[in-house]
Amino acid sequence: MNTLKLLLGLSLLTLVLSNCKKEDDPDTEPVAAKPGLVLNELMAVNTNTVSDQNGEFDDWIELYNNTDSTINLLGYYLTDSKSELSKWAFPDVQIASKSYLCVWADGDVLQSGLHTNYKLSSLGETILLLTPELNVIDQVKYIEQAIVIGETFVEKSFARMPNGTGAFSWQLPSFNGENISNP
Ligand SMILES: [Ca+2]
Ligand SMILES: [Ca+2]
Ligand SMILES: [Ca+2]
Repeated sequence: MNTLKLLLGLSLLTLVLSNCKKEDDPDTEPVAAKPGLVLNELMAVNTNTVSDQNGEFDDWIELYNNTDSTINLLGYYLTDSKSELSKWAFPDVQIASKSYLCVWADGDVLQSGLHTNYKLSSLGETILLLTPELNVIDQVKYIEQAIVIGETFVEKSFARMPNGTGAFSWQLPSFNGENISNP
């Protein structure tokens, strides 16, 4: 009889505790971050893939806008230095929804179009995209780009797969367009 009372008491206590837990616990379901404006692709070695307005095969960085809105990038920063976050600021330029924007990373700031005041190192570095308030929107770290197939040096870009949302890996260059994977 005493054992039965004890068991009943324990069950009641368990019931009360589990009810409390249900009511007090906040919803802990992880919410997947919605991808917004991202660094989408870069090329740190470009000798014959695509040239800029001056016919120069320079480094480049591609952005992609995953959102449903056009974003004005005026005052946003793009840097290759964690110790100099405001190294290069975007002029008054827009990136439309689900669209691309390429920036030449060639140090040719006087050339027409978008040109940063730094180049990308073929040995690898970290590129950061920041808001005008210097909050990091996205960043990518790449390592030395030296892909040799047989005796031929093959130029690759470091790109998100799938386009706009995936992780970075070495792919076929797709300047100002949807990222394409290696065949
Ligand atoms: Ca150039
Ligand atoms: Ca650099
Ligand atoms: Ca691309």
